[in-house]
Amino acid sequence: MDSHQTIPLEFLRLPEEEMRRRTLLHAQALAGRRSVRNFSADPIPLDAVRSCIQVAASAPSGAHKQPWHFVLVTDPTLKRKIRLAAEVEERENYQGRMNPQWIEDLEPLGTDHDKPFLEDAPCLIVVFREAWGEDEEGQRRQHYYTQESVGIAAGFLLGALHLAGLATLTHTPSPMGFLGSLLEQPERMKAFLLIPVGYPAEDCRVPDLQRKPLDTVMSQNLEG
Ligand code: IYR
Repeated sequence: MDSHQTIPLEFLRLPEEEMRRRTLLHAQALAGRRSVRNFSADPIPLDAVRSCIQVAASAPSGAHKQPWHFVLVTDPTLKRKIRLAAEVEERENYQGRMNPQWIEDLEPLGTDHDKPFLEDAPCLIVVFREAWGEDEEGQRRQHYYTQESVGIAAGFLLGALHLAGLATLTHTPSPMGFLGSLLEQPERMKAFLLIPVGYPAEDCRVPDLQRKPLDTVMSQNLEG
């Protein structure tokens, strides 16, 4: 069956030197990204954040269903509600829902149930995964590989925000059902990730973490 419509691919082959130059710059820029938990209350240009969401929404997805929705939250009252609800869940997490090994693994990060960044950051992006679609008649439409698709979109988003000069945190105050309720989302929208966005606080510090060397995270040509 060949009923699908096609258009010519726009693609520019780069000279290899240019490819290397761009790749090194990109690697360097993204290696500088750190999860930030101390935010300045300074405002940020929301038009830039919207452009970053546009980048996220250009991600590939299962059967091109684009199973994502992004809610931009800047209202202080709403941020406070989100903080309070997140802290209720996180208190439970730290007081027993996470097992002792998990708590121990988090020690280098210095996290606890207190989440002031949910109010301090000028902007929160709540990423929703649309578990199924809905047509004009309100009928359910299947979606595919939604976890993978939204994960890729979230990666695009974090990269774009970092390259825009903004700090982010990937936060998952689970279970995250309260986000769908507070943000009045339909049942098919499942909260996937909560991303505070802003500038780091003046005195912001981050854990002293090392990344795995390339040779330990990749291998090549096991048989030649
Ligand atoms: N959601 C909790 C716990 C937490 C879990 C993981 I895995 C982290 O990488 C960091 C934190 C919290 O945000 O504190």
